[in-house]
Amino acid sequence: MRQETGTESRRGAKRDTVRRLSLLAVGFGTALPLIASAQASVGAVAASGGPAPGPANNCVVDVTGGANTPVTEHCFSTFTEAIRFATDGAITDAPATAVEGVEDPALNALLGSSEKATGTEPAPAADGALLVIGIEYEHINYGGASFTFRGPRRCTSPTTDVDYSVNLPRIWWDRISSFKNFANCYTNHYAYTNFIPPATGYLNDRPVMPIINGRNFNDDARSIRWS
Ligand SMILES: [Ca+2]
Ligand SMILES: [Ca+2]
Repeated sequence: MRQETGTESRRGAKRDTVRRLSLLAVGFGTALPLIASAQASVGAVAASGGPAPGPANNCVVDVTGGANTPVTEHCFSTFTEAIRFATDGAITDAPATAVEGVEDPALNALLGSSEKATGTEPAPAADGALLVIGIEYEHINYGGASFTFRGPRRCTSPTTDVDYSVNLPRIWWDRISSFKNFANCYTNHYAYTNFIPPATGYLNDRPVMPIINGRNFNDDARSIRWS
């Protein structure tokens, strides 16, 4: 009993110390951006489907054929800037947030349909321009932060091959809640890095990640393939 009381006392002292250190930390100017950043992250999670607050929430990654690791991201504070970068300046007026972009007919017309061609093989991208092949979203219904991938050519129609594949950077692990396809690609999400299953299989656009064999793939992807 005496020992328990002593332990409780030490715990109490530790809590007090932590509290004092926390208060001290608040006093340092350098701690404030960290706290603001943490609050912005919480806000982004809470505001499902709404604009993604905070800096650099809209990233673009270029992939080449086959496996891609590690990836180099280019991140922007608005979806407008991300799409301007992703299209090499061809689209300069995309909406500020990814969720608005989904409902923008002009943007969708320029990026191309999510529908997959059947039968004939699609033509490769003209003049070496990079194409948007898919956009991953933090929230359901294409909301929150966005992660745009682009590659040098359209996906081939059969999904028995792998046109592109990428291990997600750690900040995007277990975060994807919806996705869209472009450039004749379908997307396959894997629960683990290095394309270790379980996986969704190649799918067209999903405003909500599927439940497959009892596993809910919401916030459950760490690597992706396109075909
Ligand atoms: Ca999510
Ligand atoms: Ca293919």
